[in-house]
Order: sequence, then C-alpha cells, then structure tokens
Amino acid sequence: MPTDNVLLDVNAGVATVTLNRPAVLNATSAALLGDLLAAFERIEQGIGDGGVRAVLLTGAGRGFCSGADLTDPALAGSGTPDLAAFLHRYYHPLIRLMRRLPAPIVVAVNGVAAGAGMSLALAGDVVLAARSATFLQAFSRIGLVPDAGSTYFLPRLIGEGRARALAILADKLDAEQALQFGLVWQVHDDDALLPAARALAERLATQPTRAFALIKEAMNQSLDNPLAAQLEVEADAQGRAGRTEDFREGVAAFLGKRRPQFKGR
Ligand code: T3D
Repeated sequence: MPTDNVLLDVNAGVATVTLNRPAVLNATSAALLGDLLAAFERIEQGIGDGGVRAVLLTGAGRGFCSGADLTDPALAGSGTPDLAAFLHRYYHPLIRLMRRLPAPIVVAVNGVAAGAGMSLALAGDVVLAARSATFLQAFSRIGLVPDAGSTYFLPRLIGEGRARALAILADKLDAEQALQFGLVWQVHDDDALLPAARALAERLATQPTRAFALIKEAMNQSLDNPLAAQLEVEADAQGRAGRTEDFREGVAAFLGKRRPQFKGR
C-alpha cells in the first residue's frame, strides 16, 4: 500500500484516496477492493496517531466508480458465483469501516457512480459532485439487487418512494437531480470539484476531530433508535465531547474573541 489500484496520499492532515482503474471507470475488482480496505485500515491507524484528521475519496479519470468489475471471471464466467461471500469479504468491512471511521470523509464524485460505486459514495459523510457526474443503481440492469449499503442509505437519504423507484427502474440521476434529492451536498463545475473537495477536507482537518467522530457515531445510531434512546446517545457523546481539549479551546476562543486552534484531541 499504496498500489496501482488505489492511490493513498497523506498531506496536511488529509488522507486522499483515489480509485485508480480509469480505463474501466474504476470498477471494483477484488484487488481494488482489497487495496481500498487496506487503505482505510491505514487511515484509521493514522487517525489514531493524530496524523490524519479528514479523508477525501475520489476517482481517477472520467468516472468515480462503475461498481463490480463485470469482466471478473467469477461474474462473467458460466459458473454460479457466490456473490454473498464476495460482499462479506470485501464490501461489508469496507462500508462499516467508512461509517465508523473517527474522521469525516469527503467524497468527490467526479463522474459516474454506478452499482456498488454509488453505495461507496453514499457511505461518505459529505458528498460533492461534479456537474457532469451521474448516479446509477445499475444492479437491476444486470439482474442483481442493490448492495454495499444502498438499500440502507437510499431510503434514509431520499425517502422510500424515491429509493424504490431508483433501485427498480435503474434510471440515471444527474448531479442536479441528486442535489435536489439530497443525495449530495453540493455540485461544482467539473474542473472546480477537486479543488473544492480538497479545500473542504483541509478545512475539516483543522477542526475538532473528536467532535466529528462523535457526530458520526450519533448519526449512525439515530435512524434506528427511538427518541429516548437517541437522547441517551447524544448525552453520552456530549459527555465525551465535553472532556476534549478542543471543547475547552472552542469556548476559550469564543470568550477571547479569536479563532480557535483545534488540535483534534
Ligand atoms: O461480486 C460482486 O462484486 C457483487 C456485487 C455487485 C455490485 C455491483 O456493483 S453490480 C453493478 C455493476 N456495474 C454495472 O453494471 C455498471 C456497468 N457499466 C455501465 O453500465 C456503464 O459503463 C456506465 C453507465 C457506468 C458508464 O457508461 P459510459 O458510456 O460512460 O462508459 P462505457 O463506455 O460503458 O465504459 C467505459 C469503459 O469501462 C468500457 O470499456 P472499453 O469498451 O472502453 O474497453 C467499459 O466496458 C468499462 N466498464 C464500465 N463499467 C465497467 C467496465 N468494465 C468492467 N466492469 C464495469 N462495471
């Protein structure tokens, strides 16, 4: 790690992960998925060491990620592939790790996000899209069902009706529709996307990392919890946030009428 399939660069507290199989719009071969999981494991370690405080995920070339590599002999051959085993081995640990990662993940969707590639984008925390980007629940076009978290993320992000229609019809959504639906936070002109995503990740890397981690933890639980339980989740998270150096710094900076210097501790 890093490999040819996945590039990993750490700079100014930001770990940039680039899916790097542009000739196939970054289709997720087993090798790419293994490398991507290894990259995120390394990032998790970097967050623990304090060197990484935000992540930027994007794709090389004109696509973000076209989903499962359909040229894989296991999928393209005449046998019966064990797709569940593949999901358990690669996608599930990856998606779970992205969701629990104790630092924000900015996703820059630079082109098409199809199938599991769309799931991967939705697993991030703040999703930006290029104006030419498209989103496609490609699964049913080839006789499969949404996976890698799409049936979890989609109804929660855009409501059940839209989620069902997208999954069943497998119509392509353009970036403006994705913005209207609430799938993405912002849309940028194509050449402005990466600078905007990088600036955002760099800004987040100077902010209270522990609070972000606790926000992720609370949000992860929110839609499955009744109110009383979620109030307890918030109280627990706030109790921990209140014991961080960054909270003390935030209050001191407010009272001192100056900009806070957060350390991520
Ligand atoms: O085991 C498991 O992994 C199970 C999990 C499955 C989860 C899934 O993700 S299922 C869904 C798999 N993905 C798809 O079905 C999408 C297939 N691709 C497309 O429908 C189109 O390529 C796109 C809509 C994404 C983009 O269309 P377009 O016209 O912009 O590009 P293109 O010309 O189709 O693709 C460019 C090249 O990438 C082309 O190769 P070529 O002709 O230049 O040599 C194309 O074959 C290749 N490519 C695109 N997607 C994939 C791919 N090669 C392998 N696998 C792909 N998914």
